[in-house]
Amino acid sequence: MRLSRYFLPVLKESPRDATIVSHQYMLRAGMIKQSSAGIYSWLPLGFKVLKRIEQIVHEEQERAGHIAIQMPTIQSADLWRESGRYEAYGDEMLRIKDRNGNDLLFTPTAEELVTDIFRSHVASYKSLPMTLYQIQWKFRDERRPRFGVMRGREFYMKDGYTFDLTKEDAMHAYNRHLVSYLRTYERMGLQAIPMRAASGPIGGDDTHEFLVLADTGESEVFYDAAVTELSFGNREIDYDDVAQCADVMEEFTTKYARTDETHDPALFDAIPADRQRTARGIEVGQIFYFGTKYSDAMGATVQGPDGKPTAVHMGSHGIGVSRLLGAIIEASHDDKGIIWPEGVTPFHVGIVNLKQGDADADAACQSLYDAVAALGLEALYDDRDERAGSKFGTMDMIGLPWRITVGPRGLKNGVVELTSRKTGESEEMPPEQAIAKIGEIYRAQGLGRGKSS
Ligand code: 5CA
Repeated sequence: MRLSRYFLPVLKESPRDATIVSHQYMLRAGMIKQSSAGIYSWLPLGFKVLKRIEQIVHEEQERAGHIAIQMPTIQSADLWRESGRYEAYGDEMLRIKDRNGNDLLFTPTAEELVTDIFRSHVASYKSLPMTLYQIQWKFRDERRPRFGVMRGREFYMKDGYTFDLTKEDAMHAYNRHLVSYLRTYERMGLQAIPMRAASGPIGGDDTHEFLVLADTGESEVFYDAAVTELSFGNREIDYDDVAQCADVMEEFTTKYARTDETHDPALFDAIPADRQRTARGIEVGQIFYFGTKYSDAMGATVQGPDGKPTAVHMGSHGIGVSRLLGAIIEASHDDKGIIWPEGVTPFHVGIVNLKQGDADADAACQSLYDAVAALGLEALYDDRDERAGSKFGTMDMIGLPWRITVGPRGLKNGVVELTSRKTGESEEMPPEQAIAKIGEIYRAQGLGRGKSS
């Protein structure tokens, strides 16, 4: 993409109503525009990151054997009356009437709808286990929408639903989700710590939230510092292996880590004092096991091995896809702007031409641009006729992890400059070497095609 042809409405000043850094930077980097309270348009740069995050979520869901579907945003109230949640959900639910006076609603979550799909089409335990998931817009009429996409009214969520014959099988599904979430967040450059939590209107007793530690987080959390040393990494996992998934669950959830809702001071005090931590966190996902709450209420049964109808054990598992943009920025920025982790960056490389119109510089930039594309990666080429300082300022604000700077003086010596956004360190090297290095960096992340040779 050439910046001169792109739509990147960067703001110089920080909008006054944005109080946390991720909200400020998303507005300043031209990623989102508020349309009404807690409702946003996604401008090109923001939309690109949203899609990168969505893609990682899809890949990890599919890796775990989960099946993608898409359910409507507008649902009939009748289904929600069956579960008893139409009234119980309260003011957070956006209720709508159609022209015939039917009660509809904009989905805040989809347990009822997915249970209806299941009961209509699945009759035997032989079809189990089954996990259906979607990535879809939700609406919750939050009392205090704030912090940009962090607490929106309209937001993008991955919601997955598990159907199993027994509680034991359902707990494997729960563990499998925990493992897949650890992988998902790590690919986004995030540490999200599973913490015991409360279930709220979804129901059930077993639930963990995944929290990214950040001072601006809305949740108060208590944990053993040892949990921050855990990482899933690149280990092999067989998602059908019950013991393997249970081991990961145990490894990541045995040490004390809880949100304020389930905090137990006596257990907390038993941790060695130098490891006790109280902090704030951003909830980027939650997993729930709630047994037969919905299947009993809505008659979702399968024929069991004994031939008798059995209510299925269910769980639901969410990831805050749009909230993740805010969480990633909170976790990765400096005073100049965003620092995207390589796994989610909107463009993999920025190319800055220091002297637009200089034949050598223009040609070198174009050939770098083509070489990045040949690696299967995307470059944003700042080809505007602007001062270098302003070009660097834009690149720093939008946070691309790598920048190649091209100027006539360097080219005379056969070099360009490769700069890391994270460390700020620059290195001069021939253009081919810069491309080879970019290829290697992204190939290590499983991105692009690596060296084109
Ligand atoms: N049905 C279940 C899971 S499928 C469910 O709705 N879970 S949830 O309520 O915990 O939401 C899942 C995730 O969506 C949360 O962990 C959070 O990351 C995100 N989320 C929830 N409310 C909002 C909101 N108002 N704005 C942005 N993201 C939100």
